[in-house]
Amino acid sequence: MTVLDDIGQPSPALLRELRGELMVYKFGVDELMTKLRILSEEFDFAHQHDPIEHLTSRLKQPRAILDKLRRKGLEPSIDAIREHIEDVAGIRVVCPFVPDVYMVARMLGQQDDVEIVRTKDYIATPKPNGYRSLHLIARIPVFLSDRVEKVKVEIQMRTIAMDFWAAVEHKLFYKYAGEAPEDFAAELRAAAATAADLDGRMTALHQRIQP
Ligand code: 0O2
Repeated sequence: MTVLDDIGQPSPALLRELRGELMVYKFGVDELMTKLRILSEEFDFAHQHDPIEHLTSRLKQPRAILDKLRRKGLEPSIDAIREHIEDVAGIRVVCPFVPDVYMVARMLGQQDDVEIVRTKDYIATPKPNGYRSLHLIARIPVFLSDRVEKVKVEIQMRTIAMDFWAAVEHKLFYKYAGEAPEDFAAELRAAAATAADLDGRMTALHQRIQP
């Protein structure tokens, strides 16, 4: 089913149809957010340490989804969205320490109804600009009134230090539209290394006070 009208613009009716589709992604996010909140609360109860500092989620706007399809040279259809756009629904999990990131990812992946379809480990292998995070694409079934639909949700997992760097880098780089001068980019890479060092030191301190 195409989501554009015959002059290539999304009509109000088609945008409404896309919003209906997005509702299912929202339910997938709701389910995963509940799972993550349960892990956070129960682990804290059992081990006196909450491995999740905070959680946020977002749904991509219909126009941003259509723009992304166009940039990728894909046909504007619901099927293309389902198959090729993996960040329609996104969750960000911010953890205190690096080991928490991997532990939460493992606990989530072990759940019967959660399928981890892809992992990109930018902590083990940071991006050339210094970006660090663990990205998971999770697929989860959503039980609707007349059917079950599986939706993919992008989960970005990172420490507080990684999150600080990524948020500020996004703001700074936005001004240069990806074309920052080399000394600027080098300074950002150095700041990423400082954040990684801070993560190591904080983790070591945390391990010292572990029973
Ligand atoms: P937004 O507005 O945050 O959603 P893909 O999205 O799959 O086509 P790619 O490069 O394979 O492209 O995805 P990847 O590497 O998993 O990164 C996707 C998201 O990670 C980005 O989404 C950002 O949110 C975040 N990200 C990746 N690299 C960087 C980076 O260098 N700096 C910052 N601050 N964030 C990054 P979007 O769609 O770019 O934007």
